[in-house]
Amino acid sequence: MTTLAQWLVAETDDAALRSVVVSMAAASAELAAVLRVAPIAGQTGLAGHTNVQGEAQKALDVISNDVVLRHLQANDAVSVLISEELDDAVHFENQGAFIVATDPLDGSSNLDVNVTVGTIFSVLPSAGGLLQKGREQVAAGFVAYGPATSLVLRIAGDVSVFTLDGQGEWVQVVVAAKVPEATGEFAINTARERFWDAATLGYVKESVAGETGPAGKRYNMRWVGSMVADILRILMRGGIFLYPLDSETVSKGGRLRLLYEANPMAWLVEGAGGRSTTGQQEILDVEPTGIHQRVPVILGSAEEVRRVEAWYAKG
Ligand code: FDP
Repeated sequence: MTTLAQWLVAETDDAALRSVVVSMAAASAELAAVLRVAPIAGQTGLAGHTNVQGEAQKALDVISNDVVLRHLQANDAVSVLISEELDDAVHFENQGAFIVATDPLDGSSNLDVNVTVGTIFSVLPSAGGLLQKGREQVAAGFVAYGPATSLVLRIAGDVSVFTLDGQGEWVQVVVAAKVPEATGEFAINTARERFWDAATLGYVKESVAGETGPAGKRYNMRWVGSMVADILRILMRGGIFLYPLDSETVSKGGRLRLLYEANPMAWLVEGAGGRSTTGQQEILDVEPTGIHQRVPVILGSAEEVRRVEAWYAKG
């Protein structure tokens, strides 16, 4: 049995970096306990105000942000926190070597129906400033609060998965996650079809045609609507996830956020042998222009992502 602490020591010599991951894991373990009884505490409703993205904010969004903030503020290795829930970056007093960008509670529209939600985070070197490409990440991970609480992590090497046990210990359950090259599952919000571009329409039409179409094989669709759950499934058994640019999201640049959703997920999926793109370029090469910037996101099994890229290349 390998614990998170043992894995971290084997993964990096940098004690400060290890401590940042430990802080995020501790914050997530605390959140897992809060989420487990949240319906009893009446915490799954609206908090009555909107967050920086103009979305209705749930009480648990606020709580999650506060928990992550408290854990990171107590860690001298962290200089700055970028959070989906905060308009501005929070600069801590110390000169820590790392910036953390986080979505403290992703998939929160699923909270009141007890469907998996999660915490996503990206760790960047402080020296690079707030706006760094995803390629500069030194660690990334997410926690999925589902039937089990799963922590997915990548530092230098393979993508590892841990489960939180009853004693509060993170136990390794997957040593090196591998996204299979080929897949028969796609994940996209098909209710948005009327807004899609030609590439997305072409790709999905081809997939739905199954063995009778040019793809020559049958597909199934899976869409939890909670990015952490959809990406965890892809890391475990393959698939493709698409939140492409469409006519409704074009003015905003996309739906999902670059720094704390697209970048960490792309880095994890690529670390597990998958592929990612905006349709125009690799997600990890996107030059950020703002901390809450949005981007189109297409990632998962390499063969399938290449099929989408081929559609975009047609222009
Ligand atoms: P949510 O708004 O519930 O936090 O991060 C945004 C996100 O969820 C993702 O987790 C999810 O993949 C996506 O939005 C769902 O979008 P739709 O509302 O279009 O289904």
